[in-house]
Amino acid sequence: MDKNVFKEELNKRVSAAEKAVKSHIPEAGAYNGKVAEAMDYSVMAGGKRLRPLFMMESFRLFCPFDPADAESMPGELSAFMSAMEYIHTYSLVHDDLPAMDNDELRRGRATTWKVYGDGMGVLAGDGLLNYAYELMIRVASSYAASGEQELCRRCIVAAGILADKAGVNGMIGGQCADLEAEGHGGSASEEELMYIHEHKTGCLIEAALMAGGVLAGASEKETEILEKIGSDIGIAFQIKDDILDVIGDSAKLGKKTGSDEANDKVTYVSLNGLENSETEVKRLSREAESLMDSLPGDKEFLKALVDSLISREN
Ligand code: GRG
Repeated sequence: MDKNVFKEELNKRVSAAEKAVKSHIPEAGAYNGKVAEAMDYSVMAGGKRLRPLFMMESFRLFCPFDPADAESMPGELSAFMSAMEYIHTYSLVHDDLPAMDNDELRRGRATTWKVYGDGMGVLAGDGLLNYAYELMIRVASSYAASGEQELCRRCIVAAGILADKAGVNGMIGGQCADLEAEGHGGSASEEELMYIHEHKTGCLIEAALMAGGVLAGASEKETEILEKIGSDIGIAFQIKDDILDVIGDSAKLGKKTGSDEANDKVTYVSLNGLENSETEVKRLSREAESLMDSLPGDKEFLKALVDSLISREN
């Protein structure tokens, strides 16, 4: 895909994702105003909206609609894309807390705890995670109430995927292994490191692609292929993240660099070097793109998106 066409297509999709994510944020009430504000601050800080984009593109493979026309986005997809971004944002908010990474800068601005305090940082993350499930269950319940059983079933399966991939056998498991590795001076074997990457980073990307497919009626076999594509993209994404921590520009990244080395942390880059890491990012991305060929629909934008991540600067 031509670079300019890709940029134009990406902008359309990012605005659709922004619109969806913004439209579902809970309103502040009389006494819960602070936590609602901290949730809004965290979500609306920007970010690439990659996971909702992956979910939307995966949905469009099986059930195409015009991403530039906000009205044509199915309501359940809009709610699930938002839930996906809220879960991702909660993980960043909690990861930045003093009890975890103690980071003060995220998405180019002060982290949530830095603005609202530690306690509110914990609550904002909890609120986002919980609200994600509220949203997904609300959509499934409304289909149940209107007797649209197949759509209700798809929502329940997709919500189950998000819950599983975000949980103890998914992202939280990966974060646990990461914290434990830090506990023994950052040392981790290559096997442990791959577990951390696949779970901490890969699982939410897998969930985005799988849930998008499931909501649009993908079969079990197709959903398994989406999972493998997500795993390849997720590992490549994390290796690139580690590369950017060494050679990236903190102004472009919107967060500080050099933290892995400062913390003596084992990463794919520290084990294999920069050049091999770049090669692995490309290999995994190509593998993901060729797996897409076994799925229906128009994969051109999805492939271009994966390509763009190989050379991303933030
Ligand atoms: C606290 C349960 C819990 C989990 C934390 C996601 C995570 C696990 C930690 C954040 C730190 C980190 C380096 C995670 C790896 C995944 C990753 C690179 C997240 C950043 O994703 P982007 O680049 O962020 O898509 P934006 O800001 O663009 O949304």
